[in-house]
Amino acid sequence: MRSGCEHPRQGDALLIIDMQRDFMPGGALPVPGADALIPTINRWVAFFSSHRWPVIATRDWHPRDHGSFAVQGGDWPVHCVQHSAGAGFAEGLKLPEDVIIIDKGVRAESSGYSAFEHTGLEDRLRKLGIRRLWVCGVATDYCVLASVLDALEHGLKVVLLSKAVKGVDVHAGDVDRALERMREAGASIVDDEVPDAQ
Ligand code: VGL
Ligand code: ZN
Repeated sequence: MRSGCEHPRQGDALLIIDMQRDFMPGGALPVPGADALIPTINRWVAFFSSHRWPVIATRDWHPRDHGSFAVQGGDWPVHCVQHSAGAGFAEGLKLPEDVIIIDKGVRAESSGYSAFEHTGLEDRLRKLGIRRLWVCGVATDYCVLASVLDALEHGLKVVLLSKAVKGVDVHAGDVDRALERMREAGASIVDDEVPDAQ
C-alpha cells in the first residue's frame, strides 16, 4: 500500500461504484460496512467538485429478469431493480448536481459488473479528457474489480482508494485477491485521505 504518492489533478475524475441502498446494511445484497464509507466518499466528492473535476457515480441497474438473480439461476438475490427504492443512491451520499450517472448491468444476459460494459463510459471519459480515475465504492471483489481492470485495459490510469471501498468476501480472501489483481494490472492502491483543499 502506498500513500501520499498521488495527488489529484486536471484530467482526473472520481468514479464512485454502486453506492446504492441495496448494497447498504439492511438492503437486498448488503456489503458489510458499506454505509461507513459514505462520509469518506462525501469528502472526496467535495474535493473533486471544488476543483470542478468530474464526479461519476455508477448504478447497478438491473431489469426485473436479470440473469444474476438466483430466481434466474444466478448467484445473487434480487437487487438494484431499475427504478426500485433499493436501486436509489445510499442515504446520506452527497452527489453534486452535475454528477455523471452511469447505469450498468442493464442487459439481462450479462453480469454487468463493469462500469465500462455497454455503458458508453469510455467515450464519455475521452470526450472529457479524463486520463485517470480515482475509484471508490462497492463491491471491491466484484464491480470495483471489474471496473478497474477494464479502465486499465482502456489505457486509463487508476488510483484505488483503499479506505473508500468495501467488498463482500463470499470466499474468504476474495477482497485481498481482488486488490492484488488490481495492483498487478497497474492500479495504484493508496490509503490516502482527502488532501487539504488548495
Ligand atoms: C455487485 C454483485 C452483484 C457490485 C453488483 O456492485 O459489486 N455485486 N451486482
Ligand atoms: Zn448486480
